[in-house]
Amino acid sequence: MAKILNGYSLPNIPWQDRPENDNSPIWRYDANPIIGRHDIPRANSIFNSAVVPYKGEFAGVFRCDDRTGHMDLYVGHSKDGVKWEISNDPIVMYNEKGEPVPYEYRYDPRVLFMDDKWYVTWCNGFHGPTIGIAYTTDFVHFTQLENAFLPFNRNGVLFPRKINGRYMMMSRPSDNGHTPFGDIYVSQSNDLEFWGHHRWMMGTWGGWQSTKIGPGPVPIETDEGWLMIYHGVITTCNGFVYRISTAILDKDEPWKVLYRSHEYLMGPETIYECTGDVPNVVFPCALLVDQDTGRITMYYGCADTVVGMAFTTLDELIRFTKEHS
Ligand code: BMA
Repeated sequence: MAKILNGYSLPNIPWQDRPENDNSPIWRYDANPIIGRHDIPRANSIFNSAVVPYKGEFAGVFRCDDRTGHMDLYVGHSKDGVKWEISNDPIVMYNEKGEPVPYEYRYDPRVLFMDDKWYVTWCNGFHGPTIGIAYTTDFVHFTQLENAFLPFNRNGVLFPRKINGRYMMMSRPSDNGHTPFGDIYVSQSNDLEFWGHHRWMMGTWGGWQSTKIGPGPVPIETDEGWLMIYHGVITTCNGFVYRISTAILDKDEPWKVLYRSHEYLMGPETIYECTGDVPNVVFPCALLVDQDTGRITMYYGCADTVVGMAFTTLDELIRFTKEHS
């Protein structure tokens, strides 16, 4: 059995056993979606969102697009990780001088716990998309740091600890539109402000991941290496289709890919993944992980419209990744 390193016990992880006669490596919550498109006033859609365990319950940062088309981030809280109370007002972030930080738009957050704080990374509008970083200790007050990169970039995902003395972040350099290309890179920093020592991690492959790929949730540290879920995109005659799969990265040099699955782990199949504002998209931004049982609960955006949950285990994902590499 593979082991989770530097994890946490989460006996209250939202969970459903795999249905009988189902042998897929990941299975959906049977009451999906857990968050509907109109769950807060003036929302058009709530999707690609990130949740974490917080004070015995759960907290998260949610992407909500409003009815003007504006994309923004909102705080949510939940007792059980399934029923969420999401704030009606977007997060206000302050710089280190205490001034509110202006922004154009914010979307696709990731959240992680590191150095006694919760860090948020997201796609931040700055004359084109780039990667924003902020931290909070209470999900009320958020301190925003400098943008990590120049535009155009998306999918900034931090590793949850320093590796060989440096913070590390994956990202997916892009263009200012619906980018028809995209590889994953790792960048390094001593202070979460200045980023460099950029390394190419992996690029597109055949079939379902032939147009572009991008990192998904914060990777899980295991005794086999960093286990990551990433999304891959194919261009079809009806547009992009977003699926996901797994890779295992070297523990010290995470741009070195040890295993990567040729098969996708999960793709849009249900009605709520195949219909919505952008049909045929599954887009995970967060995992809850219980290190005692190896249970993993994934939160993912469905068709850029609602949020769903799916369940798997560490052993399933490691087995799947190696078997299809
Ligand atoms: C990407 C991002 C995601 C979105 C996906 C599919 O470029 O905008 O937020 O889920 O496209 O539309």
